Parts: sequence; structure tokens; C-alpha cells
Amino acid sequence: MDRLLVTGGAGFIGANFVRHVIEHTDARVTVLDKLTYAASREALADLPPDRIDLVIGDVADAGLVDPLVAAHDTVVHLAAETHNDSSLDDPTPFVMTNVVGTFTLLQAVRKHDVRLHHVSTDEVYGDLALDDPKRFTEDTPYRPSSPYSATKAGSDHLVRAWVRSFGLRATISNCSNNYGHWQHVEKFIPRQITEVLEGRRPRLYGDGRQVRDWIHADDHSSALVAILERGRIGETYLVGADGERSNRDVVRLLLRLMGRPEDDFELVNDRAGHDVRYAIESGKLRLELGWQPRFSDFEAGLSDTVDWYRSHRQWWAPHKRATEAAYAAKGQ
Ligand code: NAD
Ligand code: TDX
Repeated sequence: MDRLLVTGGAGFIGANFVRHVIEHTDARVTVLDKLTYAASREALADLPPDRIDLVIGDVADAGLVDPLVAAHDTVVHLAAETHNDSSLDDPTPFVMTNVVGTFTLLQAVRKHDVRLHHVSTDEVYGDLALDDPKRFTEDTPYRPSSPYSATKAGSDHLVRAWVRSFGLRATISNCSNNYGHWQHVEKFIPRQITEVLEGRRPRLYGDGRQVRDWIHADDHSSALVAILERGRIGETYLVGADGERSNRDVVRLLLRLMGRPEDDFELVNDRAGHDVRYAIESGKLRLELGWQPRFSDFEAGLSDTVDWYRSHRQWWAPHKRATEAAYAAKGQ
């Protein structure tokens, strides 16, 4: 891993991953990113210019992607449309980027025999009941619920088919919900933190009893490096940090950390097809590759995230008004 191409490297997880790679490895990084509404050049701005290049473009543009892939020895693929709510409003960019973009990258990686790691989500497995003792494993059948998760499932299937049919040197990871620095204010945790910072109340969809399995973005990054360095070609690794919490509990904790009454939230319209619970069993990654999360204390990680949003208002404020207007139009 000397010359690393990171698609979607200006997004939330991508930027955290690139920062992690620059700090913990000697790799030189090229970011390929279309710079959609979800991207942030600022998240990469302070990195050493001799270690990182930014190429602005579409992962579904074969003319751009083919020579770029040829000039690298490893590709980590994060570029995607990622917001479930938006995928219900207009699935088109989700199909174009997540399915056609992944296909375009696969063709280039195959042609130039470049190692690929495909970053995916636990949402491909659908959801679990609240009282189900089971968690997702690498053997759980695919059962995606939303247009977003269906396109991610499709991209995973394409990668596996290219591994089996064409001998592609690829791995896949499916990770649970990330939180941390640089996450767009449309997502659950940043939305609620910034609502409170603006003097409004957090908003829970439906009854707020849905469960997500939270992992700090830095721990996702260290898992990706472990897979790149020690993962077995053709294998899938589930990434999670035993962070199951109901949305209601996350909001109550946030309110307490921010000095507000714990029940000072609103219940708003539910998401169509809302997945009830995600939960990851990450034993394979831990036992086989020796990976461990560093942020095992969710409250400490959340408190750090609150501080970060408090001190980065100039970064998120320009996106806040339009994001909230879109939610308000849906009664959310
Ligand atoms: P994000 O929405 O914050 O960032 C996505 C990035 O991809 C942006 O920088 C955007 O500009 C770029 N992009 C979008 N379309 C593109 C295109 N056509 N060509 C090039 N670049 C394009 O997303 P994120 O939360 O950082 O997620 C990154 C990856 O991790 C995604 O593949 C997502 O499915 C996966 N994932 C996310 C989570 C999570 O909790 N956020 C959990 C598991 C897996
Ligand atoms: O205002 C809100 N109120 C609320 O109750 C918002 C924005 C969300 N929610 C709920 C919906 C979910 O149960 O919070 C939970 C988390 O919502 P999102 O942040 O939209 O994440 P989710 O739909 O779980 O998907 C995320 O994790 C898996 C990422 O956005 C995906 O890209 C990733 O694959």
C-alpha cells in the first residue's frame, strides 16, 4: 500500500480515513471525489501537500477512473450517496453512484490488477427485531430495506462476482453506524447536536425506540487499515464496536451532556420502511486480524463529538438551514 486511491475521500468517513492513513502509514494518497453536498475540502485542507492529491470527478466516469486506477496499487472505495431519507425522495443518484460507480471502478481495477477494498454497510442485512438475541454476521442473508441499502447490497454483489469470476483481489467490509468529526448535519447525531446548539429540540422519528450500533469513525479507519494490511483476499469483514443504543437513549445522553433536561425532545414523522435495529458481531475481524476499537466509552466519544461541533460552527452552519428546510417539508 504505497500509492493509495481513496474514492469519496472528502466525505465524512473518507476524510477521517485519509487523515488516519497519513498519520499511521507511509502511503501517498489520491482522493477521487465528486464533491457533492456531503463533501468537505476543509476536512483535508491541513494535510501535508506532499502526501495527498485531490482529483475532482465522478467514480462513474470510466475515462477518468481507468488511468487513475492504473497509477495506484490499492483502491479503497467509499464514494457513495449515503443518506437513507434522501434515497426515499430520489433514488436516481444512489443507483448511478453506488451501483454504476462501483461497476466502473471494478472494470478498471480488473483491467489493471489493482487491489480493491470496498466499504459497505450493515444495512445490506435489513433489520433485526428489538428482542432478537441475534446480531448480524458475515453469513447473514442480504435483505436490504431502503433504496440506499439496496444499492449498497447491489454493489457488494458486484464485487463478489468480480472476485469469483475474474479473480479480482478484493475485500469487503460492512460497518455499523459511524459518528465523529466532519459528519454532515443531515445525519442523526450531528443533526441533534446542532439543533440543541441552535436552541431547538432534538427530533426523533416515530417512537424513537429504533436501535443503531454506534462506532467512532476513527475505529472504522483502523479496521480498514487492518483489512488492507492483513485481510484475506475475497473475504468479508463486519466492523462494529458493541455500541447498540436506542435513538431515544442517544438523544437523552446528548441532552444531559449539553446541560438540558433529558426529555426535552420531539417525536416527529417516522421514516418510511424504517429499519428497527442493527447489531454487528465483529468477532471475525477481532480474532483473525487482531483489531480492537479504541473508543469503547460511547459517552466519552459523544462528548468529544459535541465539543467538536461546538467549536466548528463555521463549518456546519452554512449547511444547516437547507437541511432543516428539507426536513420541515416532510414534518421531520
Ligand atoms: P458521505 O455522504 O459523508 O460522503 C460520501 C462522499 O462520496 C462525499 O465526499 C461525496 O462527494 C462522494 N461522492 C458521492 N458521489 C460520488 C461520485 N459519483 N463520484 C465520486 N465521489 C462521490 O458518506 P460517509 O458516511 O462518509 O460514507 C462513506 C462510505 O461508507 C459509503 O460507501 C457508505 O455506504 C459507507 N458506510 C457509511 C456508514 C455511516 O455510518 N456513515 C456506515 C457504514 C458504511
Ligand atoms: O432527525 C433524525 N431523527 C431520527 O430519529 C434523523 C436524521 C434520524 N433519526 C433516526 C433514523 C435512524 O434510526 O436515527 C437513526 C440514524 O439515522 P441516520 O443518521 O440517517 O442513519 P441510518 O439511516 O441508520 O444510516 C447510517 O448508518 C449506516 C448512514 O447514514 C448510512 O450511510 C450507513 O450505511
